[in-house]
Amino acid sequence: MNSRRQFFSLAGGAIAAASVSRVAMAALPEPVIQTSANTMAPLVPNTGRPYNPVVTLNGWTCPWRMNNGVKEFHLVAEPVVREMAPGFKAHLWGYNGQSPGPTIEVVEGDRVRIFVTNRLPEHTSLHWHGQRVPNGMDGVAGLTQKAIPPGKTFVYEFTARRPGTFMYHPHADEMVQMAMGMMGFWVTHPKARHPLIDEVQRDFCFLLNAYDIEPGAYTPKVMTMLDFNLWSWNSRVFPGIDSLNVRRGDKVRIRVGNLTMTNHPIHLHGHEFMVTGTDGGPIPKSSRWPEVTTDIAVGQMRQFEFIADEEGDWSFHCHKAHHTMNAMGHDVPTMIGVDHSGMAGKINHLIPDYMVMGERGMADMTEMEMPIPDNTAPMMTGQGPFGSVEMGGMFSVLKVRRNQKPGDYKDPGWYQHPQGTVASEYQGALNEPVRSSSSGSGTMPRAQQPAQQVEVQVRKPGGHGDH
Ligand SMILES: [Cu+2]
Repeated sequence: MNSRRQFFSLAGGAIAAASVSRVAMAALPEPVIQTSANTMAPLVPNTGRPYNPVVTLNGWTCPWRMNNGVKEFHLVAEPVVREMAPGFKAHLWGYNGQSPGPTIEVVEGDRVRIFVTNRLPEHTSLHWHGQRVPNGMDGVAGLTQKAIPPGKTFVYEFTARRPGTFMYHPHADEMVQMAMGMMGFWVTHPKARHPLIDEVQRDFCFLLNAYDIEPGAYTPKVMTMLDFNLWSWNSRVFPGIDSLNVRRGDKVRIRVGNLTMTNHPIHLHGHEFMVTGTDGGPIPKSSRWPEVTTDIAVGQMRQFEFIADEEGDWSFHCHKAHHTMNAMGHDVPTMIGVDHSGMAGKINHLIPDYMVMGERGMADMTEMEMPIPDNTAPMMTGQGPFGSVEMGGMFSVLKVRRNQKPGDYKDPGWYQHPQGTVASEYQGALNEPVRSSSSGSGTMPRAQQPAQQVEVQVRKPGGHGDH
């Protein structure tokens, strides 16, 4: 108390303010709890330095209060019910009512104070992944602080020193707490025009996370190491992931952080993007690279940017095909080419609901009226204007429209394709296909390797292996 009084008297003329704010300082900022899994409108700052806020896919941004020039946030670590897709709820752990927790947005140079209240059944901590902080604010339980016991509130305070894309997550019983969904996004905006950080019209962010929840169950299996069955963006699976809605010509930035146990090649259709930032900050312009798929390793963050100049509904997804599947897709045997004729009828006498899956591929799964457990997401199900999209998991759609209003994030519905620009059935006559053959009678005779050459290549390694 003495030192504080001394500080305020040194600051000159602030003594009156101190007596007022002491009450305020004693009280924590009221935590804001979010009950919806919808994408919330960007939180435009009304205090502090201005910036163009981000939009968190199926998420929201944490409100703050200014307290004597310090931005104060209050995160509550607690069990939450997260709707992962319509009709599918998971019992996770998160912050302020949701998993992931709210996105925290600040400006380079901001003094930030974060109160963390633990309402979990076990201790926790919070680590500010990627940021420059005093060592004792790094949030590693046991190493840099005592773990936050259940029922207690700890306070973290530091200056957001470098602009960029960051994450927060516990560094206490990490495997369990992250498997349960405890994580959040953090964006530090530059304080002035930054030579390497472009201004954009749309700035989206999301975290890659994964769960192992048995169909019909609610709680993730926390010991799963690799064999997850729900691959999610911000704890949502397609068709539960909102589309990214932009105006044609907008410059779009997408920020992604990976807190799963494997890498994810994130792929965008219809546009090339530039990878403009990594965990370490913005990439110098001379060493940026263009891609349409960027691989994001475990624990990494990537920022990429493009001009959305092609109208339409463009797929945006992880390119590991198993990651665009939901829970049912992982333990089904491959049946392609297996002849079931007559079998289903016989088995039906024994098991009335029996149906054969997958002998012509798996696409039929999307149309089957198959009874599924009460609480899960069908394997691949999202409906588009032309039928099933046959996707789940880490999949969404970039919707580019000329008449989307600036700053309007509302879903414009499906794209109306101009006449004659949709792939359609060919109506003309078909010729018999010309098949090439080894005899060389086709139009593309197969090149024949002399048998001797092949033998030399096969034997060579063996001959050298003797010594
Ligand atoms: Cu993936």
